Amino acid sequence: MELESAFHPASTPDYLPPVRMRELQLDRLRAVVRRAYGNVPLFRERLDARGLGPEDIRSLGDLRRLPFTTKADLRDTYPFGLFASPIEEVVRLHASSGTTGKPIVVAYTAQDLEVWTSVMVRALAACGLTHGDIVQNAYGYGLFTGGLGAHYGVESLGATVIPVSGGNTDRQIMVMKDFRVTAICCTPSYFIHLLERAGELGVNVRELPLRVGIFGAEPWTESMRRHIEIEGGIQAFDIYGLSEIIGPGVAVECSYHSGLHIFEDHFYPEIVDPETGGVLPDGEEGELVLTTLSKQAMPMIRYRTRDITSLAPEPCPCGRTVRRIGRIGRRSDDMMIVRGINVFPSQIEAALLAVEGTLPHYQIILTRQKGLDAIEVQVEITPELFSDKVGAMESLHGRLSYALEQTLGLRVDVTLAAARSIRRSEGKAQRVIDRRNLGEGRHENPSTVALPRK
Ligand code: DLL
Repeated sequence: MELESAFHPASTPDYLPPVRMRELQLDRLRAVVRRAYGNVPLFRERLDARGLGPEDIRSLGDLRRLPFTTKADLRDTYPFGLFASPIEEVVRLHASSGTTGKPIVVAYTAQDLEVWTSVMVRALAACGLTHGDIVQNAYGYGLFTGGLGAHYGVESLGATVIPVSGGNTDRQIMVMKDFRVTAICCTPSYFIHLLERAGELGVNVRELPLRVGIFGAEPWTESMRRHIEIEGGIQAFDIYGLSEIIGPGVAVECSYHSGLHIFEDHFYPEIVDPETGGVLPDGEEGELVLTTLSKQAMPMIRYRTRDITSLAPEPCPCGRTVRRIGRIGRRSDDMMIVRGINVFPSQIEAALLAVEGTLPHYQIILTRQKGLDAIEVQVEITPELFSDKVGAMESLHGRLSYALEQTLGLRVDVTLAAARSIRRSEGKAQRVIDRRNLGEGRHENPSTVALPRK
């Protein structure tokens, strides 16, 4: 397999004619299926059980005959059971902490790391970065893939990386200012926190050289983007990825901000119906299923990401020919069922931020009261509104309750919170606290004001 060496955007597979891309994908798919069949017992057993072998992959369409791989498979074979390379050839391990129990472990050969770096270079270039940029990398370094993934991409692009990692917010602001940072990589929620703290320290980020933010690892809405772009005076790009597939760098926005280009020469996307597993046509929304086309240490065949999106096959005005996926606002497993109604955190975020006076910090608390589910949404409001002007607060409370009820079809207990009273995260924000099985009552935040329901 040939890898891109020196970086020339136009010579990357981002611009391959689709026919050539499909040929490349088929060649790589056949090789990766052979590799998984030869080296991963679980995969071989599943294929044998269906009477299938690697030779049955004759077209890209044959992919759908293969079984899915799920997070449960990774857990069941913890830690190294899905590796297709002997440990002697594995040069790096990362791990992703799940919500329950053991983490999942992912492995890379030296070539896998080169591929990862190459897709990160293409991603950073799509966000307009060049060797002249000074990049503050505030994704966490460690077992999380964000830090090291972005790090090697920035270096390989020839830009300057500042490996500051997550946390220590005051130092981040000093670095941003003193090192004349032009681009930042972190979660969108952490960047909003940085902006706030900068304001408190009397630093106006809009006046700094910072011009680009590359945000991912968690869902964020268009309203959040607007807030970030206005408050930070930057252009905000969405980057997507997951540990099981490689880490950050699976897909990224270009300057048109209309979906994320997926690096299809390494990650083959399908959209399936989350219930039936049937493949859906382009344009339809469903669960993203990814097959790694070049991974050696841990190939993933038809991995169920749980992320909900759609595939846009039409060409992008930027000239890249690789297809785009829509922004990922929700996962099939982040759906809450409240009194029988399906609720996604992204719906709540969109409804809250559409109301003037709210800040992009909120938390959703689920409880069970007298056997019935109750949903409370705490949202921070601007300091000007959070005052003793009861009338203004009541009116905002009314507007928020109405907006949420209209969106969700459910009555929501809205609590207005003072700015900065909801706990901040240095990485992925935790939006939902589900206390329904704990038998607890209402969540108390001392800086909140609960107004009576209208
Ligand atoms: O979050 C990798 C990453 C690091 C991506 C830095 C982007 C930037 P995991 O910890 O394994 O890996 O979490 C993967 O996070 O399945 C999505 O549900 C969510 N996610 C990642 N990027 C986005 C995004 C990293 N841009 C899981 N928008 C994925 C929405 C995202 N959700």
